[in-house]
Amino acid sequence: MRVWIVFLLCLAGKALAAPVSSQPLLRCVCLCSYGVQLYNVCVCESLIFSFLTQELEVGVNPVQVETGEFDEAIEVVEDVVAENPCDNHHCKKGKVCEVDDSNQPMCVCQDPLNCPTAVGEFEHVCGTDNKTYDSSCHFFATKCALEGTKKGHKLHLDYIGPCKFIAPCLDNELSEFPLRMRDWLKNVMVTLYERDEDNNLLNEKQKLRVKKIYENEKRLQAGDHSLDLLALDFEKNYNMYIFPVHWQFGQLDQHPVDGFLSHTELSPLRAPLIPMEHCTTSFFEQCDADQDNYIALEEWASCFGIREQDIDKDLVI
Ligand SMILES: *[C@@H]1O[C@H](CO)[C@@H](O)[C@H](O)[C@H]1NC(C)=O
Ligand SMILES: [Ca+2]
Ligand SMILES: [Ca+2]
Repeated sequence: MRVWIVFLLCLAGKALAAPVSSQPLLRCVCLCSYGVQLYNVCVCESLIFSFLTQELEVGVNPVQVETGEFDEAIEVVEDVVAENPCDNHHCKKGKVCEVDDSNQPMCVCQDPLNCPTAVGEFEHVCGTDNKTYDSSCHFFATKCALEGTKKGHKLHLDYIGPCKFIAPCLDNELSEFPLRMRDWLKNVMVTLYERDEDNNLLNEKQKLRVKKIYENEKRLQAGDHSLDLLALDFEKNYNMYIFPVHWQFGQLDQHPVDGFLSHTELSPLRAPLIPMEHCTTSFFEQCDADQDNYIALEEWASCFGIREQDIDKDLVI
């Protein structure tokens, strides 16, 4: 049970050389056929290997594939008669199946020592305890052992890569974040639309909506834009941003689909971003306006400047 996520550094080395705080989020080209530009890193579906077909089937959109990677919550139990009761018994991350005295399968915490050895630094993850774990397997096994304790409840996978110093986010930087993120989301949608030959990245309804954005000649093309231009474009072409913001929410709100994002659900977006964008944590904290640890659709949309009257649950599906 092992998923490797490889981040393919983008062609534009310039972005990586620049200090993190001044990096525009999108200025690179993916080298792989079904990758999505994630800020200055390219996340490629073709580079996400999984030994769990279940996870591969989730979709070719890396954002979705990664959802499987960070799932703490799902435990699928199938009643299929099999020779080994564990064959069709899936356990959530951090657990493995064992057969008890009466030949019943049960999920028990995995011993971190049984996790595959991490191949490189890119497999390391940083927990919210600011401790570096060799791999996400090691992390979830450790978290499992703490199940039921307050410490275990508070421990989450924070980001991909070894723990490092993350500079505090200044107020002016925090206000730039949604500008760039919104633009990025819109570009991700357009990219998915352009590459959707097999019709499995977007459904028909979504396609129709993105088509409108794609064909609008007033659309700001993906590129290295100043914050002023991004702000101006948001004002002028506000309508183009409504759907991408809703779409991303729907991508993340999967376990369960309830109109709220838990820390776990937000992970696929947060985890690769935090090491590169030091305002990520502050942004999502601030987004949870009522501080109940869940980001509701209304909170999410308003973080991205979507007006209350334009928030529409139907757009998420
Ligand atoms: C987390 O750990 C890193 C590396 O060990 C360290 O540089 C950083 O200051 C720590 N951050 C916090 C908030 O303690
Ligand atoms: Ca949810
Ligand atoms: Ca909330």
